[in-house]
Amino acid sequence: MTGLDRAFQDAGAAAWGGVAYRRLLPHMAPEAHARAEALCPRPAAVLAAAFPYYAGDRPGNLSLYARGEDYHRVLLRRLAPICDVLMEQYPGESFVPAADSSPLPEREAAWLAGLGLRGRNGLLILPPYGSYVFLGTILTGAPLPLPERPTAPDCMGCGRCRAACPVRRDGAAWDSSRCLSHLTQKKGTLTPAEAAALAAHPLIWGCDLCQTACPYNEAAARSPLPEFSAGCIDSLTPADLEGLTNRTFDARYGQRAFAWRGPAVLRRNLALHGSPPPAPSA
Ligand code: B12
Ligand code: SF4
Ligand code: SF4
Repeated sequence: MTGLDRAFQDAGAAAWGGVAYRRLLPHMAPEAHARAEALCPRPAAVLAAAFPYYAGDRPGNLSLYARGEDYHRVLLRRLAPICDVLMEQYPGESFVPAADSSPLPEREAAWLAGLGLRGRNGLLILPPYGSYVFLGTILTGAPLPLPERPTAPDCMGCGRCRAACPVRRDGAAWDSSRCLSHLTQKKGTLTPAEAAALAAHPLIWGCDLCQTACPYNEAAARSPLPEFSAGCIDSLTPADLEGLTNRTFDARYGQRAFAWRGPAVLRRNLALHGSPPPAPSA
């Protein structure tokens, strides 16, 4: 086991790998490239890591990805010690950790680095955790020797994800602005069609339909990371949000991935959705 293997393992990553930055360029718009260069002059390599988050499929109206602590915070915290190790080895070089809010195409980085399968649901699949993994990256200009791992094949291609999706169909162009996950996060007034789509959707935040349908997720292994497996909030009710200002909402829920749009969007979605499902019996 190399020092980096140990550092990623200690950080709780279930898999990691590396890819030369130039291999990501075909997947990046010029603005994304400019943003990456602003973060790290002369970017040369991207390390990618996968962090499992599945904590069981208890009933609830929040997506499985948003029930634990906000993954942006968790992954940045877990990637930081790896950057420290690298900075000691490569003094003067920069190592920029990121998760989600990054100009890097994270799924492509992870796939090209050999972390897992490319799913037709648009997600990276890492057995035995299925697609229930968050992706984090470290961008650097350092001349790192990258582990050579072959890319995994595509998923089995059964088509269940697309059959389960109300908006993504085989043959049709993928329009992410119609994705229910996007609509649950959209600010402001929804069109009547968008409101009807959300009213028929079981969740008030995110969408899991193309993941729960996937055979690789049927017996997904649970996350060993306490941030995602303990202290979960599975559902929100109107009473949970009653009387909260933006500030008091932030104080109560600011560490959750469903909080970044504030309480108004959640109240709107709850109102569209009607009553949340009953709490699971003990
Ligand atoms: C914008 C965004 C969204 C948007 C648009 C989604 C999308 N498909 O692009 C919305 C809000 C809808 C969304 C929803 C979700 N997202 Co999102 N999202 C992102 C973000 C920030 C950028 C994605 C992007 O650049 N899209 C651009 C367009 C061009 O991509 P595209 O049209 O889907 O597909 C292109 C390529 O990706 C490729 N392709 C298609 N399928 C696949 C599969 C693989 C494995 C690969 C390598 C390539 C590939 O072909 C297409 C043409 O080039 C990334 C983080 C990041 N910085 O990369 C997270 C990210 C992709 N999201 C993530 C998650 C968890 C979700 C949700 C599951 C959350 C939820 N439960 O509601 C859903 C899943 C929706 C889906 N099936 O894709 C994770 C995925 C983890 C994984 N295992 O792959 C990421 C990587 C965040 C993270 N750091 O963990 N997301
Ligand atoms: S997240 Fe939901 S709406 Fe978006 S692609 Fe998957 S099943 Fe379709
Ligand atoms: S449901 Fe089938 S086609 Fe879709 S990602 Fe999973 S294995 Fe691939």
